[in-house]
Amino acid sequence: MALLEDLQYRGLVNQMTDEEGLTELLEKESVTLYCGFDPTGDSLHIGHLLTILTLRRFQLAGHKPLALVGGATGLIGDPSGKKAERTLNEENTVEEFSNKIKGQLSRFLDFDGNSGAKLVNNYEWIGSMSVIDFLRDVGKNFGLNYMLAKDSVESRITSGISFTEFSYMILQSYDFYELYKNEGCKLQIGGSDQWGNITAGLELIRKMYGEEEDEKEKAFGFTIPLVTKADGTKFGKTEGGAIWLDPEKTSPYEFYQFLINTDDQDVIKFLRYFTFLSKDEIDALEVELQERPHERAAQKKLAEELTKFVHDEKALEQAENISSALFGGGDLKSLSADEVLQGFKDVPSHTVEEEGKGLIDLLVEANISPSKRQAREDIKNGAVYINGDRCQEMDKTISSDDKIDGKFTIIRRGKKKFFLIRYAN
Ligand code: 485
Repeated sequence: MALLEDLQYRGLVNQMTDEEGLTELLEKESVTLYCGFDPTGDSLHIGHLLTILTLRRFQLAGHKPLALVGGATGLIGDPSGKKAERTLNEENTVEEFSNKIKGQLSRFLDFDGNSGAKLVNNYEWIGSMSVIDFLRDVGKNFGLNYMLAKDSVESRITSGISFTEFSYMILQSYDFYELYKNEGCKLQIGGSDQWGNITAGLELIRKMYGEEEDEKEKAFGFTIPLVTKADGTKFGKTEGGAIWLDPEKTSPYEFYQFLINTDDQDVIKFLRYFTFLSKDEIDALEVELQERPHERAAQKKLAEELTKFVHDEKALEQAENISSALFGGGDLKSLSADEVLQGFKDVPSHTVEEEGKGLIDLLVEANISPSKRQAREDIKNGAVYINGDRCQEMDKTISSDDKIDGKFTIIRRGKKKFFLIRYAN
């Protein structure tokens, strides 16, 4: 399947300028394309993933992706899709964020070979530009009416927009021009909210090059859709907040669980969006979903593929181990210390000085049972589990045999209340 055809099949095409021209170009040559990411936080999130994967699809089809980190634009703030003015971050914060984002992007693209990716930072050409050059050489190409008519500005006229954010589109346009001129970049992609900025860049290239930008050198824009869910809630958010790509912020296990919990109504669409599985493989999973929805084969595949892509094979294996120990009748005792930490990150934990403590004392001390009397009741009623095994021994003491991977003991009271016991030494 040709690239654009595949992107259409996957539902990844929102808008593009000159479909015919772009189809022809992509068939004819290895096209350099770019997508920008502003360092507004210390990590990319799952919302960014679709664009990253789309860059990767272009790359796999033989094209060359440039991933741009907005070291300069991150200091200004894109009003696109934002209802209110952003607060500015400190320069050193933005620089710190830039480095983190750069590190993440570098893991998702292939930097070797003919269509090897390249990372660029627009601070390199915007950071040193003088205000006079900016206004004379770049600003002169933007009519006020044109700028006011852009969605990102128009939607903010009544609620308010600073000159700073108003000017953002000029900077992003200048990036496209810069990359067109110096890297031969002929295509910019982004999410649907970026359409205005991308087309403004095309406009700038046209003006700067005038007659010289003939048909052969024409540049293009392409946007992918916003990820939506059938139930209307926002994609990528959980009670615990956003799903980050940084494993320190969202553990691979949490990431895996987020995907495993995808609704039946969304999962096929997400397989098309987020995986490199072929149409046949996805069709087979769709049949599977209709015939045996309780098996959740489609969800498992989605979680597997994406956890592998964003993290790695080992992280996937850990996420699967934790999931099966917690929900699939697996054995908690077989988990590694690292897996216990990921799986029990959000449960109450209690540190004891030494092993050899009586269970009743421990239950009270760790706030698992409210009193000794209740602790005895709980044990007698079979409501207390140590590392998954019911314990009805009144005079039980916790020994090294009760430690998982030599480090933790997991106590459960009742059906779902988990507690993590740590040891000070
Ligand atoms: O030359 C450029 C400089 C900066 C940018 C793009 C080109 C960043 C862009 N203005 C932006 O704000 N992007 C968002 C971000 O960085 O978080 C998101 C978009 C989303 C998708 C994603 O980046 O909101 O649609 O494009 C990759």
